[in-house]
Amino acid sequence: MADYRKMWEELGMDLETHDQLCEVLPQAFGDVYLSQENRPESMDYYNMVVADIHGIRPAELIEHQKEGGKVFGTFCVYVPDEIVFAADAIATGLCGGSQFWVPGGEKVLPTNTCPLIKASVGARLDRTCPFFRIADIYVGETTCDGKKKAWEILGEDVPVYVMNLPQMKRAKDVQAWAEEIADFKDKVEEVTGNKVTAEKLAESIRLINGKRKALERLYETRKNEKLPISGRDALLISQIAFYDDPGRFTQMTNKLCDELEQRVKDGVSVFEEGTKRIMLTGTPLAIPNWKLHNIVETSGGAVVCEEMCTGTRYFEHQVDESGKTLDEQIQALAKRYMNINCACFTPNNDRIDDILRLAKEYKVDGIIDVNLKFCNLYDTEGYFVERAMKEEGIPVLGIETDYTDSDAQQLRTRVSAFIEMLNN
Ligand code: BJ8
Repeated sequence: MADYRKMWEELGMDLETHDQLCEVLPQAFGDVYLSQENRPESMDYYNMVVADIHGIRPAELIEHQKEGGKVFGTFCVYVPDEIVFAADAIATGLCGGSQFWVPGGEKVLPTNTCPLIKASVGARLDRTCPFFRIADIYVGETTCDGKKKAWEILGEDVPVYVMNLPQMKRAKDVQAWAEEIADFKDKVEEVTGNKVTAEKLAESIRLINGKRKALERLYETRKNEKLPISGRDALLISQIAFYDDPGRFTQMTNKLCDELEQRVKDGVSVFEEGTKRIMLTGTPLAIPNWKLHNIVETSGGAVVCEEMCTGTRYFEHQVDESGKTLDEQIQALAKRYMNINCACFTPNNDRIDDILRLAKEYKVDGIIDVNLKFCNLYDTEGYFVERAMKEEGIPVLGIETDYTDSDAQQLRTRVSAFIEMLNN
């Protein structure tokens, strides 16, 4: 591994505390990932990305900044990356998925805030993540209450621009989102000093659509009876999609898909025949949150799909590429992004329809509805999710968890009992 200490130092990071994180991550990755048998060879790329997670990509982003480029940090799948890339800037996901950062967030946030928010704030304020140091500006959104207040706190330390996401999906809301995207374009132009032209935007729409298509192709392979890839590996790829270079990510993911499709033809499976197929729905699993996938797949189940923002909500639906003017393209972006079904919308019946559709497409035996502790939105919506699944006769297990390992044993017992029940 290259030595990135100088780079981290120049970023003003707390090196001593960061060292502790660098010590635990390889162990966790080894336990969850490298212990798997018969992994696709093309996973080597993603292994490499994680092994140098605070090195390779941060160094690329800094290089980009040295050439005068800007980096935008984002926290939600509603923020259109296309606009950022069209201005020759880079968008990178910043959501924190490790307990390591949570205490830092708790210094300024109520304890009963969801761990994703606490970890994200902690990673910035404790200066222990290079991505949070590098971003020139953070882009927040008005999704949940915890995030809305977190932007104000983060705004005291780093420039934050907040997009006002409507919470209903009437025609006037889609129009309001289009206007918000147009304002975001103006902001991006102001920060970068570059113009977003229709030509540039068409190019970045194709770029991000390409990434979505590659992920769609990956997920398609998971619909097969014989699973060519584990849920853990698929999750890792979804997580890396948020911050890797989009062009390279698409290329590497398509290469992996070639291998997976060959595996499907050859009848190769990474699970034993009859392994129960589980779909996870709910709150996102930001990197390096691999806890639940690991528990399911070491308790006799296989995760075949994630109806999550680190999953289908990230890549389903393409942006219409036929728009010729900026106005048409922004309308197309607004339409595509408003097709995402997050629990911050009311009503959000389309999400229930999505879950039912995905359950059929991926031939799932059971669903685990996952809620990050203190996320009221998904917790409350769980009522409708679980009721709809019961009505359809799909076994469902509701779980609430955080980033700690303190409930791992208890979760394992519950998940094992659920899979056992599916087996009978
Ligand atoms: S589109 S799920 S990425 S808001 S931070 S809502 S877990 S209390 S992350 Fe999200 Fe966008 Fe929706 Fe997806 Fe709950 Fe936590 Fe809020 Fe969260």
